[in-house]
Amino acid sequence: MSNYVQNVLADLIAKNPGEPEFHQAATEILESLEVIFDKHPEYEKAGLLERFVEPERTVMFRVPWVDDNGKVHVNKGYRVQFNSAIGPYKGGFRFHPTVNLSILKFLGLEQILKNSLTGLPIGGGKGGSDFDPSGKSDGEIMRFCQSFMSELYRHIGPNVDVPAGDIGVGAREIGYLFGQYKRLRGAFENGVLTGKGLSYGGSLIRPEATGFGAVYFAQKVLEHYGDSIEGKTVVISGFGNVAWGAVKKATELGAKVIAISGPDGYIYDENGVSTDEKINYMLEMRASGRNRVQDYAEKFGVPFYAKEKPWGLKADIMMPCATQNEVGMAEAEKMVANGVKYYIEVSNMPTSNEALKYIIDSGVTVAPSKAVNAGGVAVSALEMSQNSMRMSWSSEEVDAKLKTIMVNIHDNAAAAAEEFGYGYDLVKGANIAGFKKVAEAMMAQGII
Ligand code: 2IT
Repeated sequence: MSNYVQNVLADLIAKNPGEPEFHQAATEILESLEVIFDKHPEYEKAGLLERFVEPERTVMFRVPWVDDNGKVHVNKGYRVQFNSAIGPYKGGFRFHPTVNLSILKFLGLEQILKNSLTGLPIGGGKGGSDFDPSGKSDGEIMRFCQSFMSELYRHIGPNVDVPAGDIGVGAREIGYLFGQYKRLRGAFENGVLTGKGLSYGGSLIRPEATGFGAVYFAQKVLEHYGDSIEGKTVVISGFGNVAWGAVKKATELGAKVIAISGPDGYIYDENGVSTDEKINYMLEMRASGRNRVQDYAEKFGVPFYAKEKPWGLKADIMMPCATQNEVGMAEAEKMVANGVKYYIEVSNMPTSNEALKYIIDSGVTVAPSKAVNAGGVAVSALEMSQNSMRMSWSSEEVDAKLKTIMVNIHDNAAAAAEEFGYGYDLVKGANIAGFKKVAEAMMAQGII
């Protein structure tokens, strides 16, 4: 790495102790950006990279709430407003016991580049809480969301910061959050949140967008090799909203998804998670709040492997759709040994840096999550547009725009890698293409 990039990274690691996920994401991204700084010495003079890796603002607050038995709980709430060079901060809320600053800063940093890749005017942010929604009643979820928004409402707005969902935050949570925001603001500003229900300004295709977009992206990757997704076997991890959309679209295009997983293990379905009944059951399992995939095995009479991950299976395409760091060296070695052809990351940073290098060096084609999963936030930006125009597009219109956006992301990432002599390297290309626009905007706006 160039001295400048290396020094900024070393500084970041020294000045942000105890944040391994943030270090991991920053290392992967900064290594790819070296070539840009070699070409633009004026960026170093402007301290561009030091500014880029430091969030513009971080809000941390207490979230007190009362459970159904009258017991008081206190969780931590956060919003990292990372970068607003190209638009208002945009990114999801995650409600999960593992949430901390390291996780939110890695997600926020990824989000800046992802949002830039969509081509739409959205900056990068991320937020959430260490609240664990599993097993909570509807009333508990509502009271938690109301308390969370009672602090956060003063920091967000349709032109300021537009949160959405992520792990543990779906349409129900967004509804409660919006209700409280509206009440406190005294105004119907539905452009403040995306992923809303259709009855109050949500966009058609938003629930499907991340999974659909990921499969559209995979299609482009396969096309690059004159290959097609039809007839391919696919292993997917997770069984939430993103996995559901990916299963639905992959199946529609003639692929067979042979596994899905949960925190409890994975299920193997040799006939494919392929009927409407099976695909819809994923939504039912998620809505139950039980957070277990074993229910699928019991309902459809297929094998369940407790406490195991599905990466040892033989398949053409692997698509991690669950969470960060699902795939380390042990899992990567199994995949490569089984002859996987395409490794399409979907969840944010699903792969350790070491495993990612190993998979690439083994000759597997890799597509990085910040490009692959950008369809979700892209349709969120389309939701913002519809809200500001006070109108709505049809499913067909949104889906067509999503497809075009995914094709453009693929082509721009591929072209950026080509431009810097990396060949068809989508991992480097996505970082470079995403960063370029943010860098130009930051340079234009002065030292802020
Ligand atoms: O990781 C992501 O891009 C999201 N959770 C969606 C963010 C959004 O604003 O729709």
